[in-house]
Amino acid sequence: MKIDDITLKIIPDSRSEKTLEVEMSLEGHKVVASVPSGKSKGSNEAFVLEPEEALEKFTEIKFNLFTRQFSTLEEFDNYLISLDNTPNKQNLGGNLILVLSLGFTKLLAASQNLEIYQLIAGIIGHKIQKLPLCFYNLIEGGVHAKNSLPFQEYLLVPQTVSPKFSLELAQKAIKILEGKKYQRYGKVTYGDEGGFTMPSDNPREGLELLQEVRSGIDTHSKLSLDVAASVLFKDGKYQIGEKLLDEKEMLSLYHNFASDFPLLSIEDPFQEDDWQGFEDIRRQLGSKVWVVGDDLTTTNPQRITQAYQKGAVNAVIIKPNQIGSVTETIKAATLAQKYGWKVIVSHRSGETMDTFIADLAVGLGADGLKSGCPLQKERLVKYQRLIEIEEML
Ligand code: 2PG
Ligand code: MG
Repeated sequence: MKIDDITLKIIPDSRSEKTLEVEMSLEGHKVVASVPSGKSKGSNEAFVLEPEEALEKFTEIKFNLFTRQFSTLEEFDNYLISLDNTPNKQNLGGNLILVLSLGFTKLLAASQNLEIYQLIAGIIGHKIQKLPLCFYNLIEGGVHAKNSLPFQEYLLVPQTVSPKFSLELAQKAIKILEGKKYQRYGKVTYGDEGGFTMPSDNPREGLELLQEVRSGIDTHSKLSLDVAASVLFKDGKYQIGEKLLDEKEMLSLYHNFASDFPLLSIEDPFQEDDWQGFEDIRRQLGSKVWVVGDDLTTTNPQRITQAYQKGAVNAVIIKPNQIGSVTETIKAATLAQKYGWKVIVSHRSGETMDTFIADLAVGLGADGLKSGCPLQKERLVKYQRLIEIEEML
């Protein structure tokens, strides 16, 4: 397959920050793809180039991309990886490589008359049997919000594999939450992913409020947390409001939360190098809670293997831009599945209208899709794409 045309440009993301969008065409097929960006990032993530610099790099490699034949996605991605020739994509940038990789994936699907999720399922030889659970981030804190809770995300997870029904429940929950927030604080404020914020430094309060909301919609729904603990870690302790907690105290907090609330998962409960903390929580709570690695594992097969050897998690977040190409993302996810872990495909806090991750979640047979709060359109479109897929299947 030889690409006819590629145009790269800079567009604003959901935080009005600059990011990359590509348009690629081949024999009458035209596709568009764009990349998101994170704020609470793991230190092992792929390097991100300034978008202006990425445009310059692209002009240098553009000719090579037109003149070569690529028969598979892996060939295309490996070619870009070889041009970059650094361990963390420092040269071409993970954002530039990924946007091209996403474009090529979509072009490949279009040229074969396949949906993107079908193409991905085909690559790994997976037969689609289920749709992922939706993880809705309804209450925000951490670095994604001003004057809010220390933990980054309080998620509602309806226990239905119908994305349509799931979104209806989430929308009901949002209405109730909005009312409660207004009653309590006289105004409603939002975080980066469209979820509500809450002026409290007590992490328990977010769970209590979400629990109240849950009882108003359906009592089967579960709750999840993304602590994003790396950003709370200062001088060997975790800063929770005014308090500084050590690993043991954090662990006892999680024990309490897991016994008092219908908790499905806890993401990044400890900072990214606290292997002991992860191992302890996985051993003690892993039989009832998904212990999820995100900043810990960064969609990186090496980190995933390390986490497996240490028994650190039983679930993982998969984000294409942490590793920087679709092929490597698929490899990281299938490795986690081989280890028997739950897989949650996730957006980033700075998002675009690209819905690729919904197809990725379905194609991989992932257990979850985490795409923020559906009040923000960049988040909603991903859940809507799942509904579209549900209708196709
Ligand atoms: C996370 C993500 C997305 P960010 O920590 O899981 O919610 O945040 O993109 O800022 O890393
Ligand atoms: Mg996270």
